[in-house]
Amino acid sequence: MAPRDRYAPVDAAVVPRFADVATFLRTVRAEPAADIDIGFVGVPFDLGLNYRTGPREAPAAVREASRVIRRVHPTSGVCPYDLCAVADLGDAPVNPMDKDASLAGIEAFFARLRDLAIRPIAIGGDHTIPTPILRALAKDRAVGILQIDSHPDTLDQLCGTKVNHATFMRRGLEEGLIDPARTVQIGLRGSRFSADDLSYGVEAGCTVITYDDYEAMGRTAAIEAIGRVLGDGPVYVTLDVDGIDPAFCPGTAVPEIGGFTPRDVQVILRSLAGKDIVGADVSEVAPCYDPTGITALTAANMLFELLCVTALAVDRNR
Ligand SMILES: [Mn+2]
Repeated sequence: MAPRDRYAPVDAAVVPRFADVATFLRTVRAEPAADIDIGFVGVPFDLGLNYRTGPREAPAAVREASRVIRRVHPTSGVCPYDLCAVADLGDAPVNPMDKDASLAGIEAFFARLRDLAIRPIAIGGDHTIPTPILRALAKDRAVGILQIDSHPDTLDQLCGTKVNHATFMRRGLEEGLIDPARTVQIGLRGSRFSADDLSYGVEAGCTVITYDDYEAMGRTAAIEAIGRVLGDGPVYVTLDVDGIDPAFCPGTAVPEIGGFTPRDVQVILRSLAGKDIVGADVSEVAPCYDPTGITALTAANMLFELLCVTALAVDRNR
């Protein structure tokens, strides 16, 4: 049996979607193995937040919310499970009493996936998690980044700490994990700590598209810019759910009004078909502030968008 069949997800037309134990998009729960192409990983870490906590509960909530998602993409017609083997690899190890031990455990987990050539799609966790993920994934070569976010995450430090949810872009650029020439930060908005919060990314050579810029240029032009900047090299996609307007995603650690609709983000992610997506995450979902569950549902749908474009990359590289 081909790996993609061995790891085929539950078919919602056969097993009702409310039944059985929840996994990401109803994929098989498996240990990391060399015959898996794409692995979903929960990263229930939220010790990097300086406002309100809660994303530690996101992997469990998004697994539940993802029950609704079927197998075939509505626009592209892609069935990722026909293209490659996809599994739910469980959660990276964390210690809720020890930030540094958690970061080390997360990095080690993703290093194992890198060594097995599994492309990870992570669900945070707060937006600290790209730091340990990129330290594993981009150790040998820098990656381009598409960051959809309301905040630039380029602070040098917060409350005297260097690794937290407001610093991952700066650490990644400093550590040579991120190629600024192939990096786009989009959706930035909201009140700032200081007047020059956005300038680090600009000065480092990243393409910065604030939400004001996005509105002025329009979605088609923004997508064209993203495609041009990301180019043909390896790309890591990081979606901070606070990039989406809190009217749609209220369950997040630091809500910022005046942002993307879920539709905007779906269309942007779909435009990544043809890119060499080597990994991705959806972060900052905090289910405790959203009794409706729409934030987790939106995150689950974004995981499916990311899965489809990553499966195309796997298939093309075979
Ligand atoms: Mn962020």
